[in-house]
Amino acid sequence: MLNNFHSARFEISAAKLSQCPGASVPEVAFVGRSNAGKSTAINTLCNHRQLAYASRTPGRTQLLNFFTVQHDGQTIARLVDLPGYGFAQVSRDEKGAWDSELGSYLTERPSLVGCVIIADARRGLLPLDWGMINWLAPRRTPVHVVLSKVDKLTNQEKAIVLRDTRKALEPVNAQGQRATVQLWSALKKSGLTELEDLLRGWVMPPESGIGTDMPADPANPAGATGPISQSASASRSGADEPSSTAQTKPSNKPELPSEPA
Ligand SMILES: Nc1nc2c(ncn2[C@@H]2O[C@H](COP(=O)(O)OP(=O)(O)OP(=O)(O)O)[C@@H](O)[C@H]2O)c(=O)[nH]1
Ligand SMILES: [Mg+2]
Repeated sequence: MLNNFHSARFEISAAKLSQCPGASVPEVAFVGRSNAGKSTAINTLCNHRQLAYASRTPGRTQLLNFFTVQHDGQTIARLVDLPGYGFAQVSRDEKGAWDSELGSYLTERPSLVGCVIIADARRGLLPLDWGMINWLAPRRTPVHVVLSKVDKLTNQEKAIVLRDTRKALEPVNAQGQRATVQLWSALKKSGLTELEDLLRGWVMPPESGIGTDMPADPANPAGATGPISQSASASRSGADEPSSTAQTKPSNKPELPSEPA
């Protein structure tokens, strides 16, 4: 089967919500603590070495970086690499401005169909991650927790962190939010099929015919339904045009609040 994620291309870096591309197709945001492995996860998923900037230096990703996923030459989905939280080297004013842009993105982006929360499996979900989960809960944005770097754990440690995290997410699911979890190693490419399947379910639902053997509906290539397809028709005003803007690496870094308001 064709792997649409392998077709991903860098589209644009946005420092503000107003610079984001049109909300025309389902979009998945990758969030998590700085250095957790968000950019690496996107690169691994897309089978690309340096699509998203990954680095040992925490705070490498400092803008909202958009990547398009293609099918038959059309953009059918977007992956968004967000700046990590928990690493602050900026003034209060700058941090405030950034948090506000990120917060606006996460709450106002109509095409956002889910958030992948990358968390280092050696630490599991930490307060800032829970702040994010609890913050997204009222909006019913599905979250998928990816416990990264499990190549550094023993099999027993992996089983424990998976079990404990799943258990910790039970109350969230009981409240009606979809919260799932998996183990992941970009180094070993373990958990890749599970992540691909989950994301396909989010951005290429079966009725789209994309990512399955069914023919796609050419009139609705993204298979988008509900608010997304509405926003698609509302925002087709050229905002989807490819941009030549390079992924930039400014020197300052935002930090999301632990309990975003
Ligand atoms: N061993 C191991 N290292 C990993 C894995 N995933 C990422 N890393 C390493 O972790 C470091 C941080 O990875 P990034 O992908 O840049 O992390 P990030 O979450 O995007 O970081 P920010 O952009 O700072 O928020 C890099 O040195 C990666 O090579 C993994 O699964 N296993
Ligand atoms: Mg990054």
